[in-house]
Amino acid sequence: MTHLYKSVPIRSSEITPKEVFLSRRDFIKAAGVIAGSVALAACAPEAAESTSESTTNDEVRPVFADELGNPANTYEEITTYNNYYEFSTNKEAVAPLSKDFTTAPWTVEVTGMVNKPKTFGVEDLLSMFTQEERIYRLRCVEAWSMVIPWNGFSLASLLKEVEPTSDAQYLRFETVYRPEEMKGQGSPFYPWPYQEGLRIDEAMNDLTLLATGVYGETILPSNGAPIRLVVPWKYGFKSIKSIVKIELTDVRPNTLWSTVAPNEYGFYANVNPNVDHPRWSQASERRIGELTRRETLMFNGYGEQVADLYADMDLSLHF
Ligand SMILES: Nc1nc2c(c(=O)[nH]1)N[C@H]1C(S)=C(S)[C@@H](COP(=O)(O)O)O[C@H]1N2
Ligand SMILES: [Mo]
Repeated sequence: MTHLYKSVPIRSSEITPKEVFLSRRDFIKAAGVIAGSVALAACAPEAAESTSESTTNDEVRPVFADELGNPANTYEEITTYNNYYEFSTNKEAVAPLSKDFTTAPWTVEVTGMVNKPKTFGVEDLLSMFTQEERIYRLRCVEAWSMVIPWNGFSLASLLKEVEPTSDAQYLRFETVYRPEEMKGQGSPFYPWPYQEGLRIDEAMNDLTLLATGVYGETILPSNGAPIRLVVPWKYGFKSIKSIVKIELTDVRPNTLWSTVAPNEYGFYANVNPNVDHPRWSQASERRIGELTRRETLMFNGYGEQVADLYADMDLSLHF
């Protein structure tokens, strides 16, 4: 499965700055402009090479892509179009409202049914566990999606460190509660702090990530700094941001969304194009940055890695 964790191999001459993670075609166009403007200069071999390639190969080959070949969304899209109700219910308002959020010092308490409970500083988590890049699709239940190059480490590696007891069946995650800084937490409509949960085998799955970065940069508050969960085969609301506590337990945890609207948001929330949300069809989705809708994939395209987890469940009954 290593192919999931690596960006598409590229030559160094094709690397573009973070602000312009362009598709290959766009890159070639951009390079063409440069080559054109310095046509008589002898010092533009890379641009010249790319330009000549464009005449023989117009295929879109993105610099960052998922394992299905979908180009990653831009850094701008990923960091400024966000669901984060602690700050705002308006996706474009989250980035400006969260930009000065205090993310250091920060600790994550891992507690409950474990042999070695421990409170980790985020800097410990970064140094203790192998950091990886994983380019994942994120599918929101509102039927939009993105492709995001995360940096982080597997939740399984953290669990190995704290040693869950044989009684532990679930994980309960909690977001920080800090209403002075998170004005949305003043809203009486939601049972703050945000909580989420996973079954322990879901948490141990190799895909399940604790993310601390995006595109190689330290994660921004709008994406859940300093540390957030990423569970790519489930609807985005499972991927809880700004985690301060992880509790191992033998009871299925309540989650913020299943408390607010139990008929709309289930515990499992596996991406499933065949089971509609009461207010939205889940059959297709709008990839941010694209003009035409695309079909939603079962388990968001990660069935090979996770379908076994649900072998004895009737998925049509579960939202
Ligand atoms: N604490 C917290 N975590 C959260 C949310 C939130 O409002 N608060 N929104 C969720 C939803 S609905 C989605 S789609 C993803 C969005 O993640 P992104 O903004 O990094 O793309 O975060 C999830 N995690
Ligand atoms: Mo979402």
